[in-house]
Amino acid sequence: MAYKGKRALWQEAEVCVYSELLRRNYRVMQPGRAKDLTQQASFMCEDVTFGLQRKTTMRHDPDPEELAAAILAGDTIRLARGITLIESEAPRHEALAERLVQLLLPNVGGAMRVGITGVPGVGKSSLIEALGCWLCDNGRRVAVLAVDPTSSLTGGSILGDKTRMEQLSRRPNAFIRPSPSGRTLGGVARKSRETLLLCEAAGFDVVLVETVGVGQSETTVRSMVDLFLLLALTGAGDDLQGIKKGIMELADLIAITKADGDNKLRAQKARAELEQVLHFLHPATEGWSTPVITCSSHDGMGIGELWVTVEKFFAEGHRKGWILRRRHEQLRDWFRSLLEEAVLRRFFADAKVNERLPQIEEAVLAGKLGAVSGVRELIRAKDS
Ligand SMILES: Nc1nc2c(ncn2[C@@H]2O[C@H](COP(=O)(O)OP(=O)(O)OP(=O)(O)O)[C@@H](O)[C@H]2O)c(=O)[nH]1
Ligand SMILES: [Mg+2]
Repeated sequence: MAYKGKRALWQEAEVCVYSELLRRNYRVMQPGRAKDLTQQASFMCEDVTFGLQRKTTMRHDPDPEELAAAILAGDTIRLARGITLIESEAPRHEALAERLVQLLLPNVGGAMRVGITGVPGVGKSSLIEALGCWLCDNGRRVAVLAVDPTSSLTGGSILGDKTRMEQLSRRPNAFIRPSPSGRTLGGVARKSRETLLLCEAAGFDVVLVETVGVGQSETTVRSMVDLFLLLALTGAGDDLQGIKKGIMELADLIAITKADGDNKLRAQKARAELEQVLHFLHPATEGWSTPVITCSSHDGMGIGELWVTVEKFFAEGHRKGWILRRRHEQLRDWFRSLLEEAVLRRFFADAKVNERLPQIEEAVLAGKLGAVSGVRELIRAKDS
C-alpha cells in the first residue's frame, strides 16, 4: 500500500468534494465559497466534507456576535458554521460556543421537536426523507439531526446515513446535520442539544432527530424532544419483533413502517396487535394515549396521516400543558446533569484529592478502611 502525504490527500479530497457538488448541480462560485457550500450540501463523501469543514472554516476563530446575527437571519451556511463551533473540541472555542448559545437563547424553542427511533434497518432515515420532503412541500422548514453515541465512541460510520436522504438534502427548506463526534455520550448529547437550539434560532419549525445505533441514544434523544416516534416492523412470524417494553413506554406515537406491497396486510395486523399491547402499558405522556399508524416511505402511504397525528399531539399538548411541562423537566434534568458533571470534574482535578486518593483507595482495598469512611476522608481532605 502506498502512503500519501497529508497535503496530497487534502487536495484529492477537495477535488472530490467539488466534483460531487457540481454533479449535484450546486453552483460553485469561487473556490473559497465552495468549501462553505460543502457544509450545506449533503453527499456521499461526507467524511471528507466534515474534515474539510473543520480544516477550512475553523481556521479563523468565528465571531459569536456576527454568527448569531446571521443565524437569526436564517443563513444556513453560518448555521453550519455555528454548529461546527459548538462541536469543536478545541478549548479556546468553548467560551465562543457558550457566547453564541447565550446570544441565541431568546430566540429558541419555536420548533416541533420530534425524535425518531427504532431498530437498525426499520426505516428511520427513509421515513425522515419521505416525511421531510412532504413537510417541505407543505411550507415547513425542516432540520434533521442524528444522535449516534456508538459511532462517536468507535469512530465508526458517523455519516453514512446522509446518503439515504438525497431528495431531502436538495430541498432549500431542509437542513441535514450528521451526528456529532465526541468521546462521551454526555458530550454527544450536549452538542446535539445545542445544535437543536441553533436550528430553532435559524427559524426551522420542525426538528427531526434520528437515533442511530442501538442503546443509549434512545434516552438521550427522548430527553431533548417533545414527541418520541417509535418505528416498528411488521413481524414476519416473530410478531412485535421483541420491541422492548421500556422503549414502547417512551413512545408518543408508533408507526409501522414498510406497509407496502405484500407487507400491507401484515402491517394492519401488527397495528392491531400493538394497539392491544399498548392498553396494558403506561402511556409516555399523561393524558395522551399512544396511537399506532401504518406507513410506507416508498409509496408515501400514511405519511400525511402520520403528520396529522403529530400535529394533534402538539395541539393537545399545548392546550393541556404537557409540552411546556416536558420542556421544563428536560431543562432541569439537563441543568442538573451538567452541574454534576462540572462538580465531578472539579473534584477530581483537585490537587489534594489527587494526592490522597491513591492512599485512601489502597487502604480501602486492603480492608483497613471502610469504603464509606474512605469517601468521607477524601472529601474532608479536599475541604481542608
Ligand atoms: N418496502 C419498503 N422498504 C423500505 C421502506 N422504508 C425503508 N425501506 C428499506 O429498508 C432499508 C433500511 O432503511 P433505512 O431508512 O436505512 O433504515 P434505518 O432505520 O435508518 O437504518 P439504520 O440507520 O441503519 O438504523 C432500506 O433498504 C430501505 O430501502 C418502506 O417504506 N418500504
Ligand atoms: Mg438511518
